[in-house]
Amino acid sequence: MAAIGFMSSCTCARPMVPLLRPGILKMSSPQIHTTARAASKDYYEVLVLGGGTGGITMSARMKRKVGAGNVAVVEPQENHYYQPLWTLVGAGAKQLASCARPTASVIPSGVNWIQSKVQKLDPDKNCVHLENNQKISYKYLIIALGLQLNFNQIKGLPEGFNSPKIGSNYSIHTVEKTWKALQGFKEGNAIFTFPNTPVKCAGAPQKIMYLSEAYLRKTGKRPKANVMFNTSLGVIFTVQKYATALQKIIKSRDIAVNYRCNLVEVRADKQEAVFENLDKPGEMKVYQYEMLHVTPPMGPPEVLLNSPVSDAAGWVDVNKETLQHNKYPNVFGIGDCTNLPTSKTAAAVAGQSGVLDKTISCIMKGKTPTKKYDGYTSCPLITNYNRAILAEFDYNVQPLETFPFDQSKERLLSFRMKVDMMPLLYWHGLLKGFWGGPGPIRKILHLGLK
Ligand code: FAD
Ligand code: UQ1
Repeated sequence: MAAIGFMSSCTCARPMVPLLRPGILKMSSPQIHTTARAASKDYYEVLVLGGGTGGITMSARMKRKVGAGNVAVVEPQENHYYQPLWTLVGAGAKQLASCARPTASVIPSGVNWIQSKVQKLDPDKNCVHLENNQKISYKYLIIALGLQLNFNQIKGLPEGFNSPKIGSNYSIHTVEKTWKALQGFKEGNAIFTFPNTPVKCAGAPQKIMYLSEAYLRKTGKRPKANVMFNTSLGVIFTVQKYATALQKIIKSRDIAVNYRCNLVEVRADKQEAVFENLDKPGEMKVYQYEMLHVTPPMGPPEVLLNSPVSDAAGWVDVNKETLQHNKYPNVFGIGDCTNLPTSKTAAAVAGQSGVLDKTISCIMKGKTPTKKYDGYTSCPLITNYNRAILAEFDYNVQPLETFPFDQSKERLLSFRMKVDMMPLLYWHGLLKGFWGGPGPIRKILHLGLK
């Protein structure tokens, strides 16, 4: 998409001003990018907040519904990332650049990109406030703001990331540090953490552990390494079938798991990590580390805390079957920012997008939504540089597998799907609004089997 910049403000349509915008400079004013020349607008039939996985996907679907020029996405970032590949970046098997595309290139044609940050939602007045006092009104609002990483809730972070021994696959700023720390490993504890909050892709904190363990074996360092998973949870995975498979792997690869322990402090200068025993609050244990992979505490984006659209915890309060807001009928939520009680993944966004599309069609026609989201989510649990377990499950934390083979077994095919097929499905299917999850494939492949 050719990005043409326009200055925009809430009360007046200013003359069009071409913008020179080096990617790293902070914007002095919101900008609207469109495929065709269009006047800046302060009203859209469908306004989408956030241009990540859910936002781009829904904008593509909504543009097909209401036509070019009637949908806008508010997104501040210059680049859109395919986050699921960051696990492989941290393990040295992919380049970070291969996961990124300019946001301008993923905004569907006919959809306006408002390059700005949402500051406040005012659903009682059907409008949102952006930076620089800009106000945009809407008929329908889709909230897809993702979640926020809260490294600063751990004492000693984020400044501890200046040490070469710490990394985190969860942020573009720290994912390459994981690979550096792994390469620099000599001997001692390799510790992988899981926080005491909801997270996105709950499998990712242990995927990097399996890859690191494999790397240490490959490079002959494994005999001098203690590989350790220090998790706030009381189980290795919430779905029993996959937990059983993972426990076998953990045992056979001599990995130590410490349950109910939560990282509270990093002393980077001493290579010490402090964990609280969640069953005995206040009881701390200090571990020396040679490598530390931090999965940070996560929570709703700041703008959603104490917002009228959010529940008490700050997540967007939506109906778990229709994704329509529980209080505002013209507001909808998708993805990590919602209080949908399922695991937060891009695969879940795929399943949600097909349902939300139908929900909004019904609402636009004054009908009651009929299609129901079953909580579908998926987590390809990479266990080695050529193996993965393809976990897929629903609201009942029961397996909901696409393929007619046992997906809890480590397989090369599952790994290749994760690494080669999913990115294509993401860029060319999901983000273009054509992929609503594997439900239809599952039905065909399971015909006559159950
Ligand atoms: P995001 O894609 O994060 O998008 C949110 C957008 O909102 C961002 O672009 C952000 O800039 C924007 N935003 C935030 N605040 C504001 C504001 N105030 N105003 C305007 N815009 C704002 N999923 C899988 O399915 N499979 C996997 O294997 C997998 N592995 C993962 C591994 C890692 C290491 C990570 C980090 C994630 C992984 N995921 C995986 C999870 C997946 O990437 C997310 O669940 C998915 O991207 C969620 O989409 P979203 O639209 O809800 O949020
Ligand atoms: C999926 O649909 C998806 O979204 C594109 C992912 O995101 C990265 C996934 O990781 C997975 C596993 C799915 C589910 C798709 C199939 C074919 C099982």
